[in-house]
Amino acid sequence: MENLKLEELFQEKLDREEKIEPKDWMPEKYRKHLIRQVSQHAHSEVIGMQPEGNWITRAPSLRHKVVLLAKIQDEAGHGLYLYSACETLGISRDELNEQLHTGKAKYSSIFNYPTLNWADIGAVGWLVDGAAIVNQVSLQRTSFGPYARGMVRICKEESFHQRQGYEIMAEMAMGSQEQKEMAQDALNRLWWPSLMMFGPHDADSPNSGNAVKWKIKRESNDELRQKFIDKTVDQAKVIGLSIPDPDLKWNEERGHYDFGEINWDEFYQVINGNGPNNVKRLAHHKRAHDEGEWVREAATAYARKQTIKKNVA
Ligand code: FAQ
Repeated sequence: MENLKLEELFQEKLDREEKIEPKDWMPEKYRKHLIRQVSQHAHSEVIGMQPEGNWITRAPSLRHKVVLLAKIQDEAGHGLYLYSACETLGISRDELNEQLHTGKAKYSSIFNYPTLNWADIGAVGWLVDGAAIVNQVSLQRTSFGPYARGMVRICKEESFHQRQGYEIMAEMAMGSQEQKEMAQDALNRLWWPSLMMFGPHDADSPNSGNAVKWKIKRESNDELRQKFIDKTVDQAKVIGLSIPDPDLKWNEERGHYDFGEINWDEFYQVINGNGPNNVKRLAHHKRAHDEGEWVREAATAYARKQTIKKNVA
């Protein structure tokens, strides 16, 4: 069949809300778009372990340590589901890592900011996982089957992550004056970078046109950002913290909060490699990848041995 006809049938399938599966015909641009997004999502989960891993040994109690450890392990699992979903599109894990290490593939801007103290761990769980859930709930309805199904499980785990972060913030906000100040300071530093996680405004988002047409994106960058703000402002009020935005105001007519402008210069600096911790994050990932070479070799050798045994039997 001609490509044009195949594309028509593909679009009709999407319009009927049917999922696209790895062996189905798909336009090359759809495949590439998904490889870009799903792999960047996977890289974000894995690189996102770094700012939190930094605090495992300094968690203030055994309970906090166990909870943080479990959360970080979940993030590794999310990375693995997503890499697997991505591999069904015909790209290998080695190629994906290569794209990350050479800077061809991005990962979420937020993980280029440092976690300076324990309150930051609370803010990461509350705000970063909170923002991730808003996006990922929407992606449960994305058109590519393996990605949509991966999101269902990931969302369940993310809601535990968001709550563990909010619990830390609530504990600190209701603690001593110094602890409250630390919680407010973490919110002040991480609020705006969290809003940047949703990407540029819709009008400045080059990938959104195709993403919406192909039902990869079910809600736009701006719609999701607004949802996150509306939810989070009230959570901040409950624990007595204030959102660091003088323009934040409930708009009765819109039924949403109005908010100030994001610093887009900062956003583009960070996604282009010039954020506070970009160099450190990538260097750490490369080092861990190199040090894990022997594990990959051993696993491949074991798998080969099992196949030979099976063939001989
Ligand atoms: N950071 O045209 P758009 C988590 C790039 S998971 C870096 O709007 P698109 C869990 C974008 O890639 C967090 N780059 O792009 C966790 C594109 O560049 P490219 C990750 C960004 O794809 C918590 C260019 O700007 N979640 O946190 C960012 O339509 C705690 C133009 O932008 C996902 O990845 C950014 N914030 O929309 C883990 C969700 N924003 O690729 C550990 C899935 C934009 O052409 C600890 N991804 N860019 O070179 C998505 O929903 C979308 O890809 C967006 C961007 C919304 C992120």
